[in-house]
Amino acid sequence: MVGGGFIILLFVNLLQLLNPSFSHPLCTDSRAPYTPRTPLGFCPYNGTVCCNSAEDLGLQKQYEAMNITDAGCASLLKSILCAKCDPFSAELFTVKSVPRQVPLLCNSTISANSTQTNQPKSDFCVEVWDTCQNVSMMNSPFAASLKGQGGTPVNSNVTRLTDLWQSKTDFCNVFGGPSVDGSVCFDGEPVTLNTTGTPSPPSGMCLEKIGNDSYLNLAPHPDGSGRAFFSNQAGQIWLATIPKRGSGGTLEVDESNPFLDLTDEVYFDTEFGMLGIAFHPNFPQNGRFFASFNCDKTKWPGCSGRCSCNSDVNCDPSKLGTDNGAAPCQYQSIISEFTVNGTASKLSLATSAQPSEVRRIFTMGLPFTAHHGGQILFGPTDGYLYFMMGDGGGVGDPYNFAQNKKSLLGKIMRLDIDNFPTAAEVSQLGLWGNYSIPKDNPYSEDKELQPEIWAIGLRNPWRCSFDSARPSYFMCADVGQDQYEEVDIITKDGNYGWRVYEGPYLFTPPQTPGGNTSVNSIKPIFPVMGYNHSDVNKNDGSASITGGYFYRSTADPCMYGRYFSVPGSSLPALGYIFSFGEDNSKDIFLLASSGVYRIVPPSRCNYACSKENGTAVVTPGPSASHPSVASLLMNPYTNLGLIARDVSIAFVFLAMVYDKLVLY
Ligand SMILES: *[C@@H]1O[C@H](CO)[C@@H](O)[C@H](O)[C@H]1NC(C)=O
Ligand SMILES: *[C@@H]1O[C@H](CO)[C@@H](O)[C@H](O)[C@H]1NC(C)=O
Ligand SMILES: *[C@@H]1O[C@H](CO)[C@@H](O)[C@H](O)[C@H]1NC(C)=O
Ligand SMILES: *[C@@H]1O[C@H](CO)[C@@H](O)[C@H](O)[C@H]1NC(C)=O
Ligand SMILES: *[C@@H]1O[C@H](CO)[C@@H](O)[C@H](O)[C@H]1NC(C)=O
Ligand SMILES: *[C@@H]1O[C@H](CO)[C@@H](O)[C@H](O)[C@H]1NC(C)=O
Ligand SMILES: *[C@@H]1O[C@H](CO)[C@@H](O)[C@H](O)[C@H]1NC(C)=O
Ligand SMILES: *[C@@H]1O[C@H](CO)[C@@H](O)[C@H](O)[C@H]1NC(C)=O
Ligand SMILES: *[C@@H]1O[C@H](CO)[C@@H](O)[C@H](O)[C@H]1NC(C)=O
Ligand SMILES: *[C@@H]1O[C@H](CO)[C@@H](O)[C@H](O)[C@H]1NC(C)=O
Ligand SMILES: *[C@@H]1O[C@H](CO)[C@@H](O)[C@H](O)[C@H]1NC(C)=O
Ligand SMILES: *[C@H]1O[C@H](CO)[C@@H](O)[C@H](O)[C@H]1NC(C)=O
Repeated sequence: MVGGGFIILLFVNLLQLLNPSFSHPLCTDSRAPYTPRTPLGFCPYNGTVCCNSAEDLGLQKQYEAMNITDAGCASLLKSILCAKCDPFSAELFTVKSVPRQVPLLCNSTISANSTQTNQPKSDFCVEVWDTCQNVSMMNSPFAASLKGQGGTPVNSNVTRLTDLWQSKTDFCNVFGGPSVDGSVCFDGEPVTLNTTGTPSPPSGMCLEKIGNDSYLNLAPHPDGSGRAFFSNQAGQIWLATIPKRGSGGTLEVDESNPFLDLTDEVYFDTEFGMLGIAFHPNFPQNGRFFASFNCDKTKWPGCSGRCSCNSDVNCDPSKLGTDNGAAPCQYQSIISEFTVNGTASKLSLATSAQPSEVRRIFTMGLPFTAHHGGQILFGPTDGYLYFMMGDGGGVGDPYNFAQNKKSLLGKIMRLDIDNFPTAAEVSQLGLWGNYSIPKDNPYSEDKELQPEIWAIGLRNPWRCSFDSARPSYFMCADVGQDQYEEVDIITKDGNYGWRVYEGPYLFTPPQTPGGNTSVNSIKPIFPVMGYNHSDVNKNDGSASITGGYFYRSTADPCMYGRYFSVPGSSLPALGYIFSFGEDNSKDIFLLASSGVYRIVPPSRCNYACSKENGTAVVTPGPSASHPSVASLLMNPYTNLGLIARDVSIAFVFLAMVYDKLVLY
């Protein structure tokens, strides 16, 4: 035993998919690649791409304006500009949250020992330098890269690479990549994934228990201090100090002194409660934070908002009847803003919040008693607040809310909580509270959409996350009806299919008072990962999915770069896994009914990970022999066993590790 915690080893037996890759097609503006109406005339891309003809024409003009006389260099520059159309442009042009003018150029010196899946054909960065170093070009995208980097100001519009960089090494230090293990880079040709020879997945994961209490949310303190906020479903938030890796310590939290206690306002029941918390990226300076919770309007006067079943969406609340004894829109989904209790100069030191809300951001009445998501997350690159909302419940989304562009049910919303709307804007746009609409929300191009909407066609998104290494990867698990549990990459204006589809399958609703959406009228984006209920051992009830994270901690190098999620069924030892969290050190935590668990180096469970070296905290391994895990295996999808040092704890557990993708 180490400290108060105990250590358990979770074996993971992986899904075998056909198309292994860490990378996924995604455009720089967060859209999924698409087929343009007319083929591109300039850039050598076809199929699904990230440019339309207008953008292609824009690239052609940009290229011609550069007036490059050297044919070899001109051709390279054309390919570099056209990489904007590549279906992998998001990864090529956004690195560590920073958008780039020039895609990551493949650089053999760094990829030789990496596990990246597309092997560069050449050292493209060096080729660009060698071919273009003395060539003059106007409005060079390389020169433009210097702007905003605090580099040498560019005093001429006509530049050569040698005017700006001393050597090939300097140049490739700036433009060479990839910077992230497993990422793609640009080698002059459209990105292709080499799907053979990917590293084999880990067979287990070691967990350390650091707390006994049960939480639903973990949000790291934005000041990077290693503290984190934990909230429970009943409506309390605590500020806790996470024990240092390897210290054997436990979560330091003063149970009797919550940071904020909203239990009087929060309606708490199976699917209701405080479902999300989010701290403003500038929280250390402005003290602003947000809670997403449910309330009961018969119990709290502050709980009153427009009903989501209304005439705009062809829904008559008087016809809905009661659900679990509740009248339609008796319960509401709320986002409320709070502020810390502290002096302006020392907000990070504050250990409590002011108890009353600063302002109401959002209030919406719920038609039934289930499926209302509730998570809130700040986008790491855009700073907007993403709000996950389920279809509102009812078997098979009877009112077809998830596909209705006027309904906010079954949607992922994107709100600007830094700018406030005028009263005129609120009424003109039909807003549900005090927030404004980001200019580039899909509504700007499709006026049929309610302006808050970012993506549609979800049933009940339960736990989403942004990849901390590649923030354009926005992953959501979406809970299924009776057949299929899925994980989606959420893209701008994406339609995730529900209830035309449940996962990859066509869905037939039992009741359709709200009508249907025809299969041919939508272009669904299918899940990148998922499982059939029939593939899961359902002995203990639900197979419903809980979404996790891309693992980016150094603690377990064999998990690095893999996305994982679990079914929410009850497991001996851990109980239910409600949710996951990631702290400032990128460590991943499982928030389970029995407590808080951190993924730690495999060696702490005496389990070998070939990549682990020196980083492990060496502790004596379990001496007792493990119960037979193999005998607990139910089928190829389930994964496995959990073994605790504390005797007699072993159970069947399904975890999916996403090191592979099915391309849509
Ligand atoms: C475009 O399509 C043609 C055939 O349809 C194919 O040969 C070519 O490789 C494609 N080009 C790109 C850039 O995908
Ligand atoms: C393009 O370059 C050529 C040769 O350097 C020069 O004669 C011409 O004026 C340039 N055109 C523009 C539009 O700058
Ligand atoms: C790759 O890694 C091995 C072992 O760490 C090292 O010996 C070798 O020099 C590396 N190769 C390159 C090209 O860096
Ligand atoms: C560029 O100029 C340098 C120095 O004048 C020279 O050594 C090099 O060969 C030139 N490169 C090309 C491709 O012309
Ligand atoms: C140089 O750039 C500035 C602004 O970017 C522009 O106003 C000016 O006309 C350019 N000069 C030449 C010679 O192209
Ligand atoms: C790319 O290669 C150069 C040497 O050619 C090297 O100095 C540089 O560090 C590499 N770039 C990156 C991002 O590692
Ligand atoms: C794909 O990767 C494997 C293993 O790294 C390598 O042997 C093979 O040559 C690569 N294939 C291509 C087409 O690059
Ligand atoms: C959990 O509670 C038990 C019994 O009170 C205690 O021994 C243990 O240290 C606690 N574990 C953690 C991680 O706080
Ligand atoms: C706010 O902070 C002050 C000073 O630390 C303290 O006296 C007060 O009780 C706090 N209020 C709340 C609501 O926590
Ligand atoms: C929204 O919040 C701002 C800033 O607190 C406030 O000035 C404005 O009156 C609020 N608007 C509404 C409609 O509540
Ligand atoms: C909707 O489609 C189902 C079959 O999928 C059908 O049974 C039902 O009648 C349709 N409802 C309406 C209102 O058209
Ligand atoms: C880990 O690295 C150390 C040097 O830091 C080396 O001595 C040791 O052999 C390595 N162990 C493994 C398992 O690779």
